Amino acid sequence: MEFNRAWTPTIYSDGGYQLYIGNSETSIRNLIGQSSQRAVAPLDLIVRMEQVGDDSYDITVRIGNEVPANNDPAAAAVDAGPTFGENGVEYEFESTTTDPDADELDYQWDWGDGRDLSEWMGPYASGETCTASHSWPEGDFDIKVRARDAWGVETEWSAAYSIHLQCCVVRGNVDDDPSGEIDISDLVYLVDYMFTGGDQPPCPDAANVDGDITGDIDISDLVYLVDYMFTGGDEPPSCVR
Ligand SMILES: [Ca+2]
Ligand SMILES: [Ca+2]
Ligand SMILES: [Ca+2]
Repeated sequence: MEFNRAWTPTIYSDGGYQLYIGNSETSIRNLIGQSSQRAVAPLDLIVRMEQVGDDSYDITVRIGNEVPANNDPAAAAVDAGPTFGENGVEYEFESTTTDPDADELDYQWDWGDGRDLSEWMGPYASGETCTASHSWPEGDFDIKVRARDAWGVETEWSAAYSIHLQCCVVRGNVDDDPSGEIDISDLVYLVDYMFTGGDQPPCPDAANVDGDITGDIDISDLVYLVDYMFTGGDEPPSCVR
């Protein structure tokens, strides 16, 4: 309220939408009554503040006019990665999801081994793939992933993606070299172990070349390996039973 030179009040009401000069009580009452009746746009407003220095902040404001200011990111899933592998080896997994507002996204992984969740990884553009890697001991594990948008809205955890880890990946790879090749080094390793007191094979099941159910490493395995390598014998049976 202001007073002009004639001491007549000038009244601004309803956020400045209404202006009245005068002092009629009825008019003023009407003015106040009208204030609550004006249609107000259904605005939705969100604010994000990030500290970027000792005393400076980035402030982002988003306003939705008749729509929500923010929408949840779409559900995330483990989209790619092995389901079988060797314990102790790092494997990569991928997840890609999108945000309806094209917000940047972070991803977090639950590796299913009872240890801590991964750090939040990101930011990634909406639709960009997050790749993460992990290794496990022997066993079966369920991997899950979730995403969150730049406003901190998280998706639910994804469905479980199962992986089985064991030391035997290529039977006959007696020396357990990472390439998984079966070659003369494996034969040397086996002979060494069986006859000259050499080290035990790192993965006994991989050295059980014939895949017999007892898991014994004996002369039959040596024969099987020699047969396979030099006389066109069968490939050692798969590690997956
Ligand atoms: Ca969003
Ligand atoms: Ca080998
Ligand atoms: Ca055997």
